[in-house]
Amino acid sequence: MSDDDLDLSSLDDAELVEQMHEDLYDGMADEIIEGTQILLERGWGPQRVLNEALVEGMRIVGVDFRDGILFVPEVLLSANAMKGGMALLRPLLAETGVKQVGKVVIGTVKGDIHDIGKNLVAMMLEGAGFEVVDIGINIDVQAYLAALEEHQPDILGMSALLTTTMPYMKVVIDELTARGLRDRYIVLVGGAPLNEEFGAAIGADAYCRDAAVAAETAQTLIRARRDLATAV
Ligand code: B1M
Repeated sequence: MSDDDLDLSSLDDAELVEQMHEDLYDGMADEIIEGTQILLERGWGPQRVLNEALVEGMRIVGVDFRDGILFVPEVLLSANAMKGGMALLRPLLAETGVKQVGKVVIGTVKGDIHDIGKNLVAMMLEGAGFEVVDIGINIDVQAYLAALEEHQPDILGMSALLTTTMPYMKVVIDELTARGLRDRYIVLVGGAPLNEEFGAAIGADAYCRDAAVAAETAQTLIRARRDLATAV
């Protein structure tokens, strides 16, 4: 049977998730949207669909990209398919009814165009009650500063997926320090090549391993900052 003939709704949950991994690999956006919809209709929570069907599928794509089996054009199609599924999940992840807890400016650093992880973090932050201003990809220090000035957030979030672009986070933090602005913001960083040690070394307030950790960390640090402000 060709993929065109396959009735996704006839598959059981495990088969459907496996099929979605294949469809993500093949960059089939319509099928990913349909699969996402079916899992939601079957009562799966948006977080579970995200983790088990989409993020896991993208992990498999990443392995073959690293090993030279998949190339940029193919991975772009996979990314596009992933975004199709994420668009369906976005309102559901954001719909927690939590009242506004703070404001975040987030962007992917200069030289880096990866945005799926950043977009997920933005969604989870929205779900946790933050107002999120996503300033996009390939953001240089001037653009970060301009966005901070314009939006006056509580938190600055930076994403980097390349070992060659992650040092740019330090450029941004150093510039904030040089301008006497560093203490105004909680700075959170994340992205696959980073780790706790790197986050500490560049002077970030925290490294966030994934989107859920980013949302938790943002809530914890903003609460701590407000408690401190009321105690003074
Ligand atoms: Co790129 N790429 N890519 N790529 N790509 C990686 C990152 C790579 C690891 C692939 C590999 O070799 N296995 C490798 C980097 C190697 C390295 O530096 N160590 C790589 C490379 C080399 C490249 C190019 C240089 C390839 C080339 O041109 N030869 C090129 C660079 C382009 C550029 O940026 N200048 C390139 C291009 C691309 C595409 C355009 C094709 C596409 C991006 C499309 C898009 O984003 N719109 C792409 C993709 C899709 C990937 C992989 C396969 C998947 C990334 C992804 O979306 N993951 C990736 C392999 C991999 O990571 N396994 C790879 C899913 C996402 C949910 O996870 O982004 O890690 P992640 O985000 C997580 C956490 O990291 C964290 O939370 C997120 C959600 O849980 N997080 C944050 C992320 N940002 C955060 C910010 C925070 C907090 C947490 O702030 C508070």
